[in-house]
Amino acid sequence: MATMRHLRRVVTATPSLKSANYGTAVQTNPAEPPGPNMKTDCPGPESLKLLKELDAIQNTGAAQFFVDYDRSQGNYIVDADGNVLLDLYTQIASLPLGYNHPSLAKAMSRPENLSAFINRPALSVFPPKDWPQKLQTALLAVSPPGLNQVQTMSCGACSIEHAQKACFITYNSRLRGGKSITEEELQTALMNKEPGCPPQTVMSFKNAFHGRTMGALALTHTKPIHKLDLPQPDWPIADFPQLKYPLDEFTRENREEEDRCLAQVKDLIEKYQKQGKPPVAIAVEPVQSEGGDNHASAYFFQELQNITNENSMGLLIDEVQTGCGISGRMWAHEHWNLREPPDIVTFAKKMMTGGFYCSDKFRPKEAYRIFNTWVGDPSKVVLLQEVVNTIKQQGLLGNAEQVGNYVTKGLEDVQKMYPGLLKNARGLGTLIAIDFKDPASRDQALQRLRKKGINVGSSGIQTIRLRPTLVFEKKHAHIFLEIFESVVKDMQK
Ligand code: PSZ
Repeated sequence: MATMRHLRRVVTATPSLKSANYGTAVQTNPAEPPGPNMKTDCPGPESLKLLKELDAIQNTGAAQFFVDYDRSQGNYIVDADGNVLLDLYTQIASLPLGYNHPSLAKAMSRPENLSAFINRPALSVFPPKDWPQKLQTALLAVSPPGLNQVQTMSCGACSIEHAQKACFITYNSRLRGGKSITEEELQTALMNKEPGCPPQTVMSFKNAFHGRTMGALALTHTKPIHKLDLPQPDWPIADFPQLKYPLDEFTRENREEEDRCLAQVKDLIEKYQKQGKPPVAIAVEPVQSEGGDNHASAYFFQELQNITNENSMGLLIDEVQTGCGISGRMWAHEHWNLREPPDIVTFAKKMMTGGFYCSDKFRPKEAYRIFNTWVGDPSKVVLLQEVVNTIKQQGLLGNAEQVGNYVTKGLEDVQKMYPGLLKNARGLGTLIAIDFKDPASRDQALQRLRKKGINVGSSGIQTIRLRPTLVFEKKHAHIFLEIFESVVKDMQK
């Protein structure tokens, strides 16, 4: 009989959803508008009126414009003033199939799904009778190769919190070597003291974003304001490679940079081990997203896995933003040919529900250790079932790869025409970004794009980030590239 390890290797070789198996046949949402259509400024008068109303109740500093979600369709978002914008930001990268996708609307209206929408259970205590089947058909149908355990959660940060806990629990259970938990450990744990609460750590990278709850925030290093005034633990933070683009033109320099960062990772592990604060895991994004769309090579991640294996640490891959097909594979880490599956993979955003996949080893033995009231929401898994079916039926992974390459190539062409303003066009599938010469020109470009009916996001300090839906087609790419070029051209004047 094949050993577990052998099985893991075999499955690793098989992508979770082979794009090659499915032709791409994206069905445009029939209600989608033909193109952007701007009637007023954005935000327009109606948005500004609503902003006043909302501001009386809460801080509205983050609100960009109000949305008419009834009228928004497919890749187009319609604001409260009736302006129609092509949306390449999609609710911070969280809409898999665009607005009001017919298959999701149908799922909502099916009588057999009604109870999942109106009864929100305490899922771990009173799971619905179709829960195992739902997890199989939605979440395990697209699980990262080699990971057979899944835990739902409510949001991305919550998933990171619990994934970190799983790493600590597994690490300490190994240290105990089968001995039972002592009374002293239990009593000191209640008082935040050793040995119940050991001074262990999780390693993260500069410019990483993993969420804003306290444990996740300890791994987040994008903007100071996220962390200001909040006590944070002294955990190791390594440099993330700062690569030169296009990656294939700078292989030698980039390898040196990655080796420098890997050496630092090893040094930090040793340093923290010596201080009695051993790192139990490394958390890393496949492409640092909030931090400025920073890529690293397959080599870098393979080496990270070697390091975590050598030190009995967990490799926690945060696919909250890179997962669910945007990279052209279901999971971005499938681009790396890892020797073994990662230990834990977190998800949220386009997956509709938060949560994480893990191997058997990272599944806690005791109940109630990875737990809260809701641990997710079955109605979101109903929607995810439809998303997964649509990805398969319409070949949306292949679509992301093809359209993504087309857009990145288009941006490279514009960049060649305006080298003083643009640099570093880069992409993995439709996870695409381009840098401006400085933060002010990036911000100006965002405004000008908005005026012409294009909604994109920013990341890092001078980067524009594209996170379109999985049903973003060549025709949408064409509209975007044409307007992008005209904006850049106008900025030269
Ligand atoms: O400003 C913010 O709070 C933002 S802007 C974009 C995000 C958060 N992304 C969320 C995110 C992520 O990109 C990665 C890689 N990991 C974790 C998270 C946290 O997810 P949520 O927001 O669901 O808690």
